[in-house]
Amino acid sequence: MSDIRLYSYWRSSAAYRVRIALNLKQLVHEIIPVSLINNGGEHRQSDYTKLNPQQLVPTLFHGDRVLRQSMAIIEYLDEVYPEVPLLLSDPRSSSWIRSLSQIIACDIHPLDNLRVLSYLTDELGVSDTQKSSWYGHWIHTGFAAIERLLEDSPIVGEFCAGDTATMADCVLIPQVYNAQRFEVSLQAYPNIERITQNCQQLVAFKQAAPEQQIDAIV
Ligand SMILES: N[C@@H](CCC(=O)N[C@@H](CS)C(=O)NCC(=O)O)C(=O)O
Repeated sequence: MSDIRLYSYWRSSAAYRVRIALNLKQLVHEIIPVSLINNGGEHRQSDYTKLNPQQLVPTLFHGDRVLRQSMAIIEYLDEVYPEVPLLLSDPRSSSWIRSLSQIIACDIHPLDNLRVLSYLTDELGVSDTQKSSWYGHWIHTGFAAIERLLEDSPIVGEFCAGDTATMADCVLIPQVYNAQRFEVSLQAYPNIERITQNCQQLVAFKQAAPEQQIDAIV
């Protein structure tokens, strides 16, 4: 049994980020599925709430250490397993990587999360059409900014920062997956599309894809 265990849901983009990071670093790990759908959501049940009081996936165990929040988990893995760096050592690059990552993790994803969408429809009576419009709006707002940044930055290469995948790619690809799942057009974002295609060539990204997960319902 591996000493790294990831509580994950196949369609969770936050868990997907960590799956990519684990694969890029070639760290053997066990996936423990937590359904966000079954029985009103296994993440809301008391056993899981003890591990993660926010009732969100992912949660990662490293031995007996329990870690929460995907970005903090990725940075932890990068510090503990520095081979295949995901942040790069010079401050300019690491700041760039964090800034792209945070546009998604702080400014796009929280607005489109399951519990936010459920609140919109179940509590505020928003229609499905309005919900889709909300969803697309926040992706476009964030992606338009990222596209401009990618266009102008000398740091960009085959990937978000140079020619190897970093944390920014771990965060970008799951958000692209969400956009595609909800039929948000990416046509206006050629750099995001190009980087996505490059990432999708790598085994680490292929194996982390939602459809490849043990709990996938396809
Ligand atoms: N900031 C958190 C976000 C985690 C998060 O929002 N996870 C989602 C799945 S992507 C979740 O568990 N949602 C459950 C819900 O909304 O009820 C992280 O990066 O780990």
